[in-house]
Amino acid sequence: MDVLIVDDDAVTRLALSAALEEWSFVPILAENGDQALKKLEADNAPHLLVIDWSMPGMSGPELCKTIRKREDGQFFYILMLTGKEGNEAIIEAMEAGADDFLSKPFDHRVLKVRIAAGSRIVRLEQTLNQLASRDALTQCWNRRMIDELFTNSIAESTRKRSAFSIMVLDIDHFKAVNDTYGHAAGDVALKHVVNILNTNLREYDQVGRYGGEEFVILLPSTDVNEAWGVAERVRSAIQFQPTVLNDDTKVDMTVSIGIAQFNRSRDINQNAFFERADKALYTAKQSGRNRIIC
Ligand code: GH3
Ligand code: MG
Ligand code: MG
Ligand code: MG
Repeated sequence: MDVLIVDDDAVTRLALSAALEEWSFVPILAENGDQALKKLEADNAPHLLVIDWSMPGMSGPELCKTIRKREDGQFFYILMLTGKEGNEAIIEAMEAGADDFLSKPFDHRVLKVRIAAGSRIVRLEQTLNQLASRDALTQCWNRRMIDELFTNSIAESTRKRSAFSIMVLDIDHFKAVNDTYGHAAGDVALKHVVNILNTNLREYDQVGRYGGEEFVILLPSTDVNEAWGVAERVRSAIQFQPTVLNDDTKVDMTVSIGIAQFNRSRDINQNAFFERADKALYTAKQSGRNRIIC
């Protein structure tokens, strides 16, 4: 687990890095509050922080307050490690948002157990996030999360004036897969479809399970022609790569896909945009399945 060390004193940074490495953590270093805030912007930002109090520029408590004001709901565990001591300092640090407080010079064994306590909370928070945002069967985004990402993608496309397309994908006659091979095999087939999606999409495309065997795929910076190309790649990959249950049993499947490109003047809201892709999916089903309609 990564740990962000924020301290203006190079010797302290070095000593803390060495200790954290010894305890199998990965130290990330910042010399002041601004550098720390930049490190927290990264996609895989550290969530366990050891922060000094007195630093040029932003103080430790000010940094805590700034981190707690973030609106993205991310949780950071903050241990304030400071030359200050006594109840007043503890109260001020924890009122500013610190989760724990330790005075310098510190006992290495005490720091070790405090960091261990913090990492337990960070891990718990990661588990909760995972449960709240991922589909338990396929590990793609769940409906709540894909809806949130959908909203963000529309905002981003509006802000950057960039193209944005979506795909709504539904497995054809999936009920027959369950009826023929059993529900457990159906589950394996669903995971297989998500694997195919993940291998055929770009890193910044997002896959969400919208219902039983229906998926929504967000394609940022993609116009409808490019979306068609992606959809065709996915459609044929699913048709020609059956789910292998065992040596003698392969489950053939096809999918129908509706696609739409976001149109700022035509789509009055997210729902209207989604409806266009969903209607296209309906048309794909009506006109024989195993096809793409936009
Ligand atoms: P269509 O081509 O019109 O989409 O037909 P379909 O059979 O795929 O559609 P229908 O909506 O009639 O059936 C969907 C099936 O998906 C029924 C349901 O049992 C199955 N299903 C939904 N969620 C799961 C799941 O988590 N696991 C399994 N194994 N099956 C599921
Ligand atoms: Mg200092
Ligand atoms: Mg279906
Ligand atoms: Mg369906």
